Amino acid sequence: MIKDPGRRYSFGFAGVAKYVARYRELRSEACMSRTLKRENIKIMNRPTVLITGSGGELGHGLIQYLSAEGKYDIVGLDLNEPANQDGMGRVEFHKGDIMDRSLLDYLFDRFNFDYVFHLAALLSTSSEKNPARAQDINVNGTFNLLERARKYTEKRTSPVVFMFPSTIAVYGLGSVAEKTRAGKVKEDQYLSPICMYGVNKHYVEELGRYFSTTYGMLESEQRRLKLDFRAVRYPGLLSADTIPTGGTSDYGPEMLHAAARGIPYSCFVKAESRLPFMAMPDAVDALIQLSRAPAKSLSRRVYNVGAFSVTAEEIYREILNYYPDAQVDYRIDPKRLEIVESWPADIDDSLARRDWGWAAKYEFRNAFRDYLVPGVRKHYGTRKTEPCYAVGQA
Ligand code: AKB
Repeated sequence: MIKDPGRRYSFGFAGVAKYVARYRELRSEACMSRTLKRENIKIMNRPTVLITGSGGELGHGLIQYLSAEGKYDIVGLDLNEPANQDGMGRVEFHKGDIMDRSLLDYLFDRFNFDYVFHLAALLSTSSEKNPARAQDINVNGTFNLLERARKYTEKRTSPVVFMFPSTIAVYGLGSVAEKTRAGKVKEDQYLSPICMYGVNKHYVEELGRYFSTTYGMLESEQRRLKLDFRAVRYPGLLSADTIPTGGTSDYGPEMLHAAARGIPYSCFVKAESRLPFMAMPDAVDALIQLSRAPAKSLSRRVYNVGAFSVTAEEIYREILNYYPDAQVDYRIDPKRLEIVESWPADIDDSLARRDWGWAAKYEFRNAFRDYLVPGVRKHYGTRKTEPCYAVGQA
């Protein structure tokens, strides 16, 4: 009986030969030497975590957190080696693509992952510029990973926990008036995204729910264990360490980093454009907390997580408190503005609060005072015009 016909058709004979050759290559010493810090990795008696997009801004924060805890063995996967490896003690990095199915098989065979934090993605502006690539990375690459995590779950005594960062981009509000009227948006409202990234992320939320519930429903033998997919919907993120690439909420972090470097910034949305934002340590906490929440306390698989809601001008005013010479002008990009205007002004995270005790530590003012400004000062110091860390897939 053909158990997996889709895979047969898509591979073909040449495809299978190529796959086997690639898999062998991955197992060879030549490939192993391309990994970094290999000597640090385990010895496989502790829980093991796979982090895709490990070189991106969220990956960077998550690795720092998990490394400091020292309870896990961590495997990072990204297209590029991380530019900044500060605080990334116990990590084995693999340079590679989530579209490379033989690489994923190799990693799952070798590590028996307990957790997958799938952070690799093409953000909203980049996705809009190249929807085909967005579909590949955000959807097809994610499907590859979900498939492996599902398959390995069946061999285990506990499900692989699959953590997925979703986004406010899954929402689509019809106009600024509707956005103002809507206020804090709940998980099941306004799910008509206008941008490719939002469409991709919303689809993957559904795909994750499917893999965790009805996958294989027509098979005669019922599957013993199902994957445990969980997602947080993030607002725009503000990091002191990294600048995101290719997002549409990027004007927030870009404004701060430009001020810290002493260079003027042209903001592509209106002064009064409003979005919810969150400081990076809270974003990392949200992922960690949800990954550890007992399954019985969860009433859903996808949760909003919020922190504060601010306009572009409010961000600029706050920056002026620390960098009085900071210069911002508004040069609107109508297309990127349209995306921001379709995203909610704020999100209702009461279900996350109720089910797994979510509460952001940083409000707007203390995010700048206690985390963002000290962080960027540390990075740039007096070397004001140096570029900050480059980031890979975020
Ligand atoms: C983006 O701007 O694409 C992301 C997001 C809001 O998910 N930061």
